[in-house]
Amino acid sequence: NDTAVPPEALLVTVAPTGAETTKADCPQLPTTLDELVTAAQECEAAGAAMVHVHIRDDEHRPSLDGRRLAETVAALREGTDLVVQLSTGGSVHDPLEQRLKVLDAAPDSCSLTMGTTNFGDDVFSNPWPFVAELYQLSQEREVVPEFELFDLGHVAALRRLLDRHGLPYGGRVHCDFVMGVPGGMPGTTDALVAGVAALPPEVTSWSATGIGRTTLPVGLAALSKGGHLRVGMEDVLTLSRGVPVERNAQLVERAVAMGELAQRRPMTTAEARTLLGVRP
Ligand code: KMH
Ligand code: ZN
Repeated sequence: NDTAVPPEALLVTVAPTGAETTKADCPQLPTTLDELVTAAQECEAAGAAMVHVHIRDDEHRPSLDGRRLAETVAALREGTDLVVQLSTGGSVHDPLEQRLKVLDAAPDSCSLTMGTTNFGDDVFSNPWPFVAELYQLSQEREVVPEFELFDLGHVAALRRLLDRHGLPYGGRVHCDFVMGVPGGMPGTTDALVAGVAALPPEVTSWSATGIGRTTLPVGLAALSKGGHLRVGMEDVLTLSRGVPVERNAQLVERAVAMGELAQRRPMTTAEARTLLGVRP
């Protein structure tokens, strides 16, 4: 219910790996299961309450292998109390069919991107029928979607989806503005304000993340608008110009410190479950 999570509680989601950065370019990126669980544990200790997961194969390439996804969910549940969110976005090369199968791994939550977007030189494909099918599957499987909004049009698409297909499993509506992707909305305060103003009334919570150098302006803008934060090496690889991130927990620690300045304290994992409406 709405009173169970106080407004000062700040959800920090960590996205530790992503699908875009190679292990060769960034050896400190957690790509093996052991590295992922260790990173998740460090991030939980630093104040994260949810982990947004992309997995890799033995060659550190992005993977949506079903068995590996299920093992990853099990290992994260065993090693942490974090809310486990699997990416259904995968990499820009993953077929839609395989992205639907991610839900077979029965995570607490899944990402659900609300429309196609140019993504650097590539296209991140999310046609409407796919979005609607993935959404209905999440309702059937009792997996809580996090609606990923890369553009203002995605906010309008979220309104359309909720009008046509009702509320998510759990009855809460959580979305995440992913800003500063080349091809999506810019990582600016103005864009965030426009996005928040356009959110449908069913939305119960939102976070924001800014890619690359937009991470700090977007994080600060999100805090000043009363939102939550996503951080992690999926989204940014430097702490400041020329200073590489060595561990995801550094980004979580910084997010927690920013939250404290705004008189927000990190949300517990139990509070995050209530906020998001995930299965107990
Ligand atoms: N890797 C991007 C193409 C998600 O995780 O749902 C998509 C992405 C969004 O990262
Ligand atoms: Zn992702």
